[in-house]
Amino acid sequence: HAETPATGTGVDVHGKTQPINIARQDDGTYRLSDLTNPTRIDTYDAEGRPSGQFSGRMPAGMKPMPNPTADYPAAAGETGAINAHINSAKVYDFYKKKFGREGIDGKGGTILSVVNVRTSTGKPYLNAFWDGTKMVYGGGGPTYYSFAAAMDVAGHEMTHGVITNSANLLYINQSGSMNEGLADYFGNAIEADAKGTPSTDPSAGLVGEDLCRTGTPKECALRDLNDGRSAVKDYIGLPVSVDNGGVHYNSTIFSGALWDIREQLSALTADKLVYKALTEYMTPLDDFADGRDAILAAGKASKLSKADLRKIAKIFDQHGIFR
Ligand code: ASN
Ligand code: ZN
Repeated sequence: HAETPATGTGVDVHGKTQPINIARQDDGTYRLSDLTNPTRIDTYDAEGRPSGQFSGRMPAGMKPMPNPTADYPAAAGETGAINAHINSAKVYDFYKKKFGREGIDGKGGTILSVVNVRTSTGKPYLNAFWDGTKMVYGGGGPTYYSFAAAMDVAGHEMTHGVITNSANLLYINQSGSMNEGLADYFGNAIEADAKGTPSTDPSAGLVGEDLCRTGTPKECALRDLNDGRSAVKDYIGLPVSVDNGGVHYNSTIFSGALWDIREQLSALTADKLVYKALTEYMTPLDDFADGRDAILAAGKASKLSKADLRKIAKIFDQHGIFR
């Protein structure tokens, strides 16, 4: 069995026809596999089945969205598959071009996404998650597009994979809030770069603001990195049974500080700094103060100026993250 790289077209969730990288099979049919990079990108359609069926292994026999021709019809795109496939390649490019990282695991392991899942009771699943080895995206519904449609959400989920394969921050309490904050930081950085939005633009800190079919970006957003929360006064120690101890709720304390660094230094400097801290200095049980140390250590090692290092320390102070 052989397959060859090919190009085709797909219709995204907004009805726009986009060029896509696909794989031509021996029998002349196509699959949603991007073979243009050393890292392969495969995108699957769950066809509305419950998300639980896709955590862990892929069900046997499933193929990356087969199509008889190289031109995927609008019905295929409505699943979110075309958006997921394109967004996966954009996220791959960001990590490759900025940091030289070869895919999510850094070793060229296939980037897998499953789109168009529903809840266990067949209802619209309005979320997305990294299951330890792949991205799983809800198909959306009357109010939301497929969760694969937002580049920041795709970047967020794939960054969970980068974190799993680097600092592996434990997904609970403060280390979990840092895990969430880093996923938001890079998700939004990837989208801001792709759209050419300055970090200081009020929309740049919103997560998932493009997902609503009708609501405004602000109504739609799952989080705002600029929500103004700081560690000392705003940290809520939720029970572990609730959101793993508030990993989403408390994430903006850390991501807010990181985003301020991006606003006050430059996007490239901040992205390189945060990536270096994540991949070389952070460890699984880190808390916010350890995160601050990791960022400053990475800054020193990359020879940031004293003035920049002072700026960064002050930002963490302002978010109540002290050493
Ligand atoms: N979108 C959320 C996240 O990736 C879903 C979850 O909590 N698993 O953090
Ligand atoms: Zn997350």
